[in-house]
Amino acid sequence: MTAIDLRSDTVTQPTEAMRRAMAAAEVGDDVFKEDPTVRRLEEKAARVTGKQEALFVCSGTMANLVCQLCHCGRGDEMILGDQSHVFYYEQGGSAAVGGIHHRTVPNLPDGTMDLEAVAAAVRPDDVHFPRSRLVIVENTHNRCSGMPVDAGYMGRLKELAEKNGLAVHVDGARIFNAAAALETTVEELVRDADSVSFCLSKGLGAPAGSLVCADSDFIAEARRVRKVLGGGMRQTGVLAAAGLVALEEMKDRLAEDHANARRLAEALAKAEGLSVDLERVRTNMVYVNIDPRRGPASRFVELLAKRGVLVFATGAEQIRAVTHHPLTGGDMDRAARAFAAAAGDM
Ligand code: TLP
Repeated sequence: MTAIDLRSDTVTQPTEAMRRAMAAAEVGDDVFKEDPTVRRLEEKAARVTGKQEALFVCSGTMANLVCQLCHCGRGDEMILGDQSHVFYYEQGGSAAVGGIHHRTVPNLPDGTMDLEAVAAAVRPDDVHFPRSRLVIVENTHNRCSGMPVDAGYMGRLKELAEKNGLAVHVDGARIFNAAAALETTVEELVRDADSVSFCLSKGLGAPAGSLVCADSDFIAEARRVRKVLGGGMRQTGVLAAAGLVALEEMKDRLAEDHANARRLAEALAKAEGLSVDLERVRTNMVYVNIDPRRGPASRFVELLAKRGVLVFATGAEQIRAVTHHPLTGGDMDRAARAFAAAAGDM
């Protein structure tokens, strides 16, 4: 039997419709803005996020970096959650590439940051300090159990940001999952953001690519930054074609992934040696705590792999399982049995 791969929703394979669209894509040189398929994708991304324009980039990491480099200059400071992907998993690219200073604020369990803590992190105008320029929100919040962040929070953050001269960027790698979970639109969730990035290559199932969406001046600058980072690709319509299918056909099925995550979590909550906080299973991620008396999470990951289910350890006592296309409820039941057996093997 093939393994059930719950390491990430990045492992999704392009659908048949994507493969057909890729093969048939009309392409051109995108650095000259001559790829009609990329243009269509960018226009669609701008529409769906309610921003003036969009830019197709290689990855979520590149999208976030491009935005940070557009918002901040060398020596400027950005405020972000201590569990955020940008802080945790992107090699400190903003510092390495852009000379941008990080100022972390604790992420609350729901993926937000306390607004008073954000306000307190803003630097006064003083020769000793870097200049605070940007605040970043992640939605859904990966290391906070995939929690969706609602529009109300964004509104309050925007007010604070405006008062303090900060721009707001949303790392919306999984913003379509957030919209599905909150039964709202992506546009609503990013109305109060100056820039948003989202990924086609996670739950939406495309093989590669992310979009940066913002106003026209920002996107013009982002296009320059993308080029200097080596991200000016040429006939990328072959990838954009899959992205268009992702936006047309895959976003409405994300609720299925969420239902599968819940089904898995409910089964795991009953297994000995494992614990899951069911209230925190809101999208397609299930964080599972492994009873440390049985052994480390890394050992559990190995034992589970032997039983045909792949997950990541996200801490010494914790693993993450991510649901995605085309996994089914039946796969969740099979995975849950393997989890219980692996916990028994420890
Ligand atoms: N996240 C990956 C790993 O890097 C951890 C995953 O498997 O979840 N923002 C967020 C919130 C992300 O979760 C990720 C990828 C990115 C940005 C980066 O996207 P890519 O991998 O396209 O550079």
